[in-house]
Amino acid sequence: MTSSPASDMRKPATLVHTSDCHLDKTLDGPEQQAFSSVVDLAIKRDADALLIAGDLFDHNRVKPEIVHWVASELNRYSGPVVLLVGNHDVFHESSVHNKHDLRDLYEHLYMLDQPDGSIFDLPGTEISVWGRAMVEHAPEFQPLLNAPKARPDKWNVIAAHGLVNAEAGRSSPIYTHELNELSADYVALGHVHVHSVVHENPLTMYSGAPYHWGSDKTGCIIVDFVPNEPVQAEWTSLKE
Ligand SMILES: [Mn+2]
Repeated sequence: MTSSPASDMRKPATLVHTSDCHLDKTLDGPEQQAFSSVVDLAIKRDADALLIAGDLFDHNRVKPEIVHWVASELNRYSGPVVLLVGNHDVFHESSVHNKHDLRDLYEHLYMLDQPDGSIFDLPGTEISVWGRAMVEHAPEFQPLLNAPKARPDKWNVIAAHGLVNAEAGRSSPIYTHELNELSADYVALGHVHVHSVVHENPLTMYSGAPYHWGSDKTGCIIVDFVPNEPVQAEWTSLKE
C-alpha cells in the first residue's frame, strides 16, 4: 500500500484465510474435521475476521444438517466471517446459498453475493473485503474485473475464486497483468487446493484446502496487518 509511514493510522489486524472446504454430506468426515480446525485456529489466534474464498460447500445439494453444522461452528468463533462462493457452490438460482442462507443462521456473516462485486468494511476492524460472486464458472467470468482502488484507512483485501495464469478458454481466469494492476494489501485466492504464493505485490496466495485428499499439506493462512510493515501471511498446518 501507498500510505506514508507518518499517516498510517490503521489498527493492526489479523485475518484467517481459507477456501475449498468442500463440505458435503457426512458430519464426521475429514473435511468437517479440518473446517473445525480452521475455526479453532481463528479462535486461538484471536483473529479479527475469517475469510472463506469459495467452495465452502462441495455441491448445491448439501443437506440442511451440514449448513446448520457450519453455522454452529461459526458461532463458536463469533467474529465477522466473509463468504465468497466458488464453482462448486456458485450463486445461481439453485445454489445451496439460495436454499439455505447462512446469514439467517450466523449474524456476523458477510456474503459477497453480487456478480459485479461487493465490498464490506468489517465492524470492529479496519479490514475491508471486495469480491465478485461467481454465477457461472465460465471463461467470461473474470474474478478480478473492476476491482476497486485501495483506501488508505483500510486493510484492503480482495477475494477471488479462479485460476491464475489460465490457458485460453479456461474458466474464471485470473491474469498476472490484473494482479500487477491491483491496489490491495492482500489478495486471498481459492480454487487450487494446494497452497501457493502466486504474486508478491500485492501479496497473493492460494490458501489451499483445509483438507486435501491424499496430501499432508492441509492448512490455512494467517494474515497479519501491521502499520508501516509489509503484510505478513503465513501458511499454517492444521495438524497438531
Ligand atoms: Mn473451486
